Amino acid sequence: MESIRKIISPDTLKANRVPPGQRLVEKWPVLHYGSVPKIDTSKWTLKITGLVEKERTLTYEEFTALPMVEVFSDIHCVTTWSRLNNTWEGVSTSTIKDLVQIKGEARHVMVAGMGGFSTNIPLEDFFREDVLFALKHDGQPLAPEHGGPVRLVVPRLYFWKSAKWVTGIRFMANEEPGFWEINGYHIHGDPWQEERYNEG
Ligand SMILES: Nc1nc2c(c(=O)[nH]1)N[C@H]1C(S)=C(S)[C@@H](COP(=O)(O)O)O[C@H]1N2
Ligand SMILES: [Mo]
Repeated sequence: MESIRKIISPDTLKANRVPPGQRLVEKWPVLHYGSVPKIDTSKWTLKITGLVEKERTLTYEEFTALPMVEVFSDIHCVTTWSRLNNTWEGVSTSTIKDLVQIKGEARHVMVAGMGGFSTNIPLEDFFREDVLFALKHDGQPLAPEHGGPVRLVVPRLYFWKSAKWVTGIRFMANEEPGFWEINGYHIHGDPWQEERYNEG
């Protein structure tokens, strides 16, 4: 059996792992807009659209047949809690890259989550080695309230960029704001730069 590729998020190797203005929590808080959707994996799909040569829709069966990676990372929520030492298992965004031909003009993605959620991420951040579509957390299937069956995890940005109940990825040329970005959150969201909210 081939062993799973293990990736250590570089932020976990910093001497000080806690970004400015953050405090540590042990338990994992649940935070989202709206209610937890009931997702039937036999009907779940991931749609890859926008600036690609050919749009693709993956079924849950196709998605879970892709190679899996393990990522060790910290979580930093803009509401000031951080949770260290999380182990995720799922599909790397670099694997998604190989499923479609991304057009040259694409610079950003909009990731969609069920319930009308969306969040924008520059391609540079989206394709970092520690970014994945997670199916498991600390060895257990991802709980529905934490975004199961499939959520995005972007360890080096604030946690609102880690869309729960992911259903789509749209490649875009320009930076467009997602759900929280329209509602006052920073367009980028780097916790080390304290990119929390929009000015003004
Ligand atoms: N689909 C969806 N994903 C979402 C959200 C949401 O409202 N809907 N909230 C975001 C925010 S603001 C945070 S802090 C994290 C919280 O994830 P958790 O509940 O697993 O801690 O999910 C992010 N992903
Ligand atoms: Mo949040």
